[in-house]
Amino acid sequence: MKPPAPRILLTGAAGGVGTRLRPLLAEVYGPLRLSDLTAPAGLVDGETFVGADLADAAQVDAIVRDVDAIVHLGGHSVEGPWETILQANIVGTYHLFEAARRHGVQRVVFASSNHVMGFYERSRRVGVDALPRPDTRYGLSKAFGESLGALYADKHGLRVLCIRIGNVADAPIDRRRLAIWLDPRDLLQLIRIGLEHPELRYEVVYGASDNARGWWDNRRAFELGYRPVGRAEDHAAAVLARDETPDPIGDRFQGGSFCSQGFGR
Ligand code: 15L
Repeated sequence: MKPPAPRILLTGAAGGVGTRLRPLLAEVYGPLRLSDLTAPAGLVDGETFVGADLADAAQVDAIVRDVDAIVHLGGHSVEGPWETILQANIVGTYHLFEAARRHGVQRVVFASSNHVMGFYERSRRVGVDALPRPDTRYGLSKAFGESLGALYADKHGLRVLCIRIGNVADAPIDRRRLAIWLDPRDLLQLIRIGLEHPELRYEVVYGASDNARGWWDNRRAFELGYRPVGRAEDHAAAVLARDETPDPIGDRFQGGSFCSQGFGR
């Protein structure tokens, strides 16, 4: 007999990635609990929305109750003022893992970001053993979330997958994204590894499709069974035909414009 589908909480459900992911996740896992600051548009049958501010421990506790697994996309998804990043991404992610531990949640898939590694030059191929080189307070908060995941996996037995997401879109939107594009179907594949892989304890993988111009050594994802279907190169001619404004700092580093913002070196 097939085991029952896990009860899943999706945070950040109203955001761009969450909106793309909802129908894909529902197809595999059935009913979903969704959370965000405000309700996403167009809730469908099987979706239940429970609003929460991640900075509020009691609200986070309430959304985590009675789920088996969490896909944590919630928080501030670009660079922002310190106080915003601190509350949404650092305090908020701590509240989430703490609530997961208290409620016996088995698995957390944490949406990390390529911006943990943004200050590596584009000439460098980086794996998951390289030191973090965050390009923003946002990237730094994602590095914190990855370490928090390791602590809760090693100390409390949660199974945690951190996905350093590149850029989720239907197709790569510019030259940099030819290297870091993540087809939503490939994001679903990685999330399924996080939610189902029997040997997973704690892993970090890159969220990138089959991108010939990519910078990341994603062998761990492949070992875990990842077989991306999106091919950035299929879109290369269209992307390369477009004019782009040069950015002398951003074009040098993997994090692109996140590196040039406020660059003072
Ligand atoms: C991210 O981490 C952001 O959440 C997303 O909005 C994009 O900017 C992406 O990185 C990127 O690097 O393109």
